Amino acid sequence: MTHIILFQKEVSKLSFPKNFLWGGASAAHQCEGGYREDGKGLCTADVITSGDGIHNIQRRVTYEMPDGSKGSCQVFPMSEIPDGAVLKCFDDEFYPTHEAVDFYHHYKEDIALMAEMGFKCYRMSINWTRIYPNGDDPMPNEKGLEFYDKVFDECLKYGIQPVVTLFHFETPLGLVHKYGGWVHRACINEFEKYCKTVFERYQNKVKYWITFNEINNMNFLPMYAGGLLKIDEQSRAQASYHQFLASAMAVKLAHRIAPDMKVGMMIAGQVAYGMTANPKDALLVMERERDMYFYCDVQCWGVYPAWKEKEYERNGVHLVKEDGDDAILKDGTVDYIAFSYYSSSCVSCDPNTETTSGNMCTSIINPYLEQTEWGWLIDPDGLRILMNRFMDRYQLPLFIVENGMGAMDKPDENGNIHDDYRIDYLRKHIRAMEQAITEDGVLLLGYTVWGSIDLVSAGTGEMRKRYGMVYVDKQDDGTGTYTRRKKDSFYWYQKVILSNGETL
Ligand code: BGP
Repeated sequence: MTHIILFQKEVSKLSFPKNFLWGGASAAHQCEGGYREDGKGLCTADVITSGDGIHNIQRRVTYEMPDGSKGSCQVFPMSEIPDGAVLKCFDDEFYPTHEAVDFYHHYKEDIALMAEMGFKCYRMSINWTRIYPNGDDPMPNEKGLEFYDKVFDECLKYGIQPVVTLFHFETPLGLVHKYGGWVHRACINEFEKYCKTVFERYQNKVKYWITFNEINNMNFLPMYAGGLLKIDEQSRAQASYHQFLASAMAVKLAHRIAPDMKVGMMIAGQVAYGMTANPKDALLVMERERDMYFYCDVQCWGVYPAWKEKEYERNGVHLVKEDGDDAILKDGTVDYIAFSYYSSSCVSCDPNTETTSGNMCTSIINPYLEQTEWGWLIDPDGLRILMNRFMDRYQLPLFIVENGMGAMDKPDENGNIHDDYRIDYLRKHIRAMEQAITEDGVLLLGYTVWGSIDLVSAGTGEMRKRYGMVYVDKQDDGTGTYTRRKKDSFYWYQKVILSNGETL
């Protein structure tokens, strides 16, 4: 008996694998700033204004018409951009990503803070337009390459492994104007060229790569996710098809350049519940989740699911393919599944139900769940369910590369931030993750808290929607000193990592 108890204790001590990758995550356009520095070109994120989640003011993309007039349209849900529009920035608009939290000049300080928390990895993205300013330049921009060399070296100095996203909503404007974004096949070759450059350059510094951030966002945010000016179903389907091919080519290329490099797909995780036991609700659940599984199936299995082909047929969508494409998709399946998880959603066939928002989606209010200040439902069990579903379906290692809580942190009179709500959120999600590992046998490579150092919100463009364990003095009106300050969650996460998840 004693023996069994000891054994159980031992097992629980080993709940997280020894080399588990604890860390934090960011995206270039949301943290770097320096939007025109050292030869950087413009990307889609650079022409998106700030919004306001509380007053429901949407972010807008700004453009100039051939007659010189200025125009703008909502990014989510997106309205169509008129023919002839040229996306550009205007002096009388505020674009929060231009300065963001100035990681471009603070990276040493920020990485030192990550090291102090004990990070084993740092998920970040390379902004394509630092490397190829227009997307199709004949030669890469050496200054841009040098910047990421410095960032990776700084990480490695502390034993932090960079986990690098190749594309986090940063389509070069050059490709948007020349080709209409990812709807054009030419983007695949340009992306492949960019991948080759960074794989070759950083092969000894970066082992884990991620192709397209939340690739399923083509559904909700086609401009953001694919640089699309047109939002019809045909354009979105074709653009996704090109991203799948580009992802498959990237996987093959990485393996050829350095066989120990691992390339993952990345999806906005969706777990949906039906409001009632009405089978009509169950069908809606199936449809909502299928929207996500479609993107996973293609990247993990290399084939389009039958239901998608039927849907395209019904809706008159016709994918333009080339010979050999099927083989490219089949041969370029991913090494692991990276995903973001913030909340579950709830669906109902009853049209009179009240809704709330979520990560790039809306949901029926779930009476069993609390919400964040932005209305996102807090559901740690949903994370465990999602991990199990991925594992059951694909039998691939998983990597949680985004999870966290956006909240309005209020420094006290001494400037300290007591973010116990964030600690509570993270603790519950880490517990759920631990259960998935120990009780369900899920294979999890790591966990990176989203926006571990405050950054600009992708959905609303706000600074006050803070996710960080480090506070950055940067406000919604663009003011602030960029001073970094450790929140209570900083010290809490430090202990979590030090104990490899034992001390929660
Ligand atoms: C995901 C994105 C991130 C990030 C996060 C939080 O969709 O990959 O870029 O921003 O969601 O969302 P938000 O910033 O809208 O709160």
